[in-house]
Amino acid sequence: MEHFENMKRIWTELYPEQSMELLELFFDELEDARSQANFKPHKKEWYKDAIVYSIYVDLFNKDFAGLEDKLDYLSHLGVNCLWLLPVLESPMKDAGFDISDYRKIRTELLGDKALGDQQEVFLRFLNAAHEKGIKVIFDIAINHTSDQHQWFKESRKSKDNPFRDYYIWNKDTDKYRDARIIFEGLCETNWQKDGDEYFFHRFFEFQPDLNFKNPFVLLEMSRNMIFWLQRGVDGFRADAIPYLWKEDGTDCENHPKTHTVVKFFRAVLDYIRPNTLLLAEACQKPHTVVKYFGEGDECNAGYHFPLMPQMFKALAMNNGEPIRQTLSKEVTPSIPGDAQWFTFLRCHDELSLELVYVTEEDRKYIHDNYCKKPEWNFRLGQGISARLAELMDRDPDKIGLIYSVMLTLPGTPVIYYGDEFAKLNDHDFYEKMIKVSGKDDTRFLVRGEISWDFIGQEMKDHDSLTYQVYTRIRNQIITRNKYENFGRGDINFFDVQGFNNQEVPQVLSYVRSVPAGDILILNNLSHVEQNILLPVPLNKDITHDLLGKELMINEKDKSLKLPPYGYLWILNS
Ligand code: OTU
Repeated sequence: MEHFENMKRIWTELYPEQSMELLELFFDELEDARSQANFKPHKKEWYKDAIVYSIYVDLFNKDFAGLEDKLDYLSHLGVNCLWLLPVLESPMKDAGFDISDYRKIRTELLGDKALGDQQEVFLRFLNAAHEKGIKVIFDIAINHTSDQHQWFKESRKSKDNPFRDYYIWNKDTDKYRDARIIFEGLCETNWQKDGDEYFFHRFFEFQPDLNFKNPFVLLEMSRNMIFWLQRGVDGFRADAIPYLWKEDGTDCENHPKTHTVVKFFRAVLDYIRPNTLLLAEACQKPHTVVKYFGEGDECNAGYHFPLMPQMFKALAMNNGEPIRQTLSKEVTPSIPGDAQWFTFLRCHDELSLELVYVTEEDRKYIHDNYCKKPEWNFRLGQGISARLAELMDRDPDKIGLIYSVMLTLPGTPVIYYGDEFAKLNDHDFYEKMIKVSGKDDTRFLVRGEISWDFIGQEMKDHDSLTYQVYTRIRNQIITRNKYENFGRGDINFFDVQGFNNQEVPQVLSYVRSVPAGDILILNNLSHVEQNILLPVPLNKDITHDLLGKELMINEKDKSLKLPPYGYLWILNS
């Protein structure tokens, strides 16, 4: 069979010394899994039309039953895909990115023990979400496990333990010297002494890296994915994907064999359920990230990392150029037909300014403009731990504007829970969690619980920040969902001019087009009202934009007025 032949080729590339026997036995498992799977096929490229909402189940509404109660809220907001931040068994020292059992949902997320088989609670939730047309993907850390994982507990026992080789051990710290330290300021080395040897870790020392040079690791991780696939999970966010394969003398990032490993995972998913989403979390430049799409045979989607800081930079400069530059073909190459960028403003991590994809100059500029309190600093100036509302000075117009930018640019948007109603930094949560992790990890500031009672109260007060932000963002999402221009259309930028032909770089304008028609977008990135000439002629007498806002056109000179931080989405077909 062609599929299996392909997997054999991948296998030989990774493990030339290894016999095929192991893989052939695995093929039997794959066949079994496929014959047992009786789910409806996924709509091709469904993730291109998604509005993704990212949550911690416990912090959002206590547990899966609580989340089920909020599905109507999420549908009402226009969300059709949930990305669950780590839900698997974990000591929670890195908010669940330290997994100790890949086959179990954390008990505290499953609610009342009296309800019988607890894992059933998750399946019930999954069903309920699917019935409402909401897909569910979750995080799976494939690069490392928790030091509390059974494999690691075995591995550290002795040099001849069968699990020793699931991880990377060395007699000294001389190997992989060119691998940079990712959590600078939180973790000083990539090697941790344990017994008389050292083990390798790219992140915290309680997160030992897996050894993908061992074929058992690849197969076991594949089995973990199959396990959840069979239970109906619609996709996986592949955490820390660039670091899977380590080779001495390299920086241990984006190694060609890392891509080969990813091809194997994709082949597994495709065999069992095509169009399962494999989302690359590769904190890298777009030129490097596109390689994770392969030729349509690696990940279906990947985050556009540099676009995020450049949206903040553009707003700070009152000038759209950084965004245009970032989305130009030179910086963002085209991607295979079935692939999609995922875009975001904020997420569970800091506003990351990794020098991998941000210049030193930009990093400093963005840090200087947005790190308004020293305690928001993360990784020695390489990031800012702050919620969107804090970064936007709690100004609903500014929040509305930056959301308008993200939701109208190419890609599938990811909303970080609470940002739709201007959730603020949570200092108490941070204080509590740094005790658990033993690290001064300021990312805990942007996490924290939602108090639905408080939100309910706030929503009654139409002057509140909560209400002001929620109504703006919901209106934008609902509108976006009606037009495939946003998730699938082309983009063309236009220079904007005012009277006397002077440039108005403060207004970022583009047209998103599909054969059915064009949508003209105007975003005023400044706190000053702008009078502009329309960059493209409107086809007919349009009085309102798609968001229901009146077009303020001066009949005399045909100029259009954009209020401070104003934005318009004009259907022009
Ligand atoms: C990812 O981090 C997760 O998003 C973090 O929450 C985890 O701590 C980390 O993996 C370890 O599992 O993998 O490519 O905060 O933006 O380090 C780098 C920094 C990662 C993250 C980045 C990212």
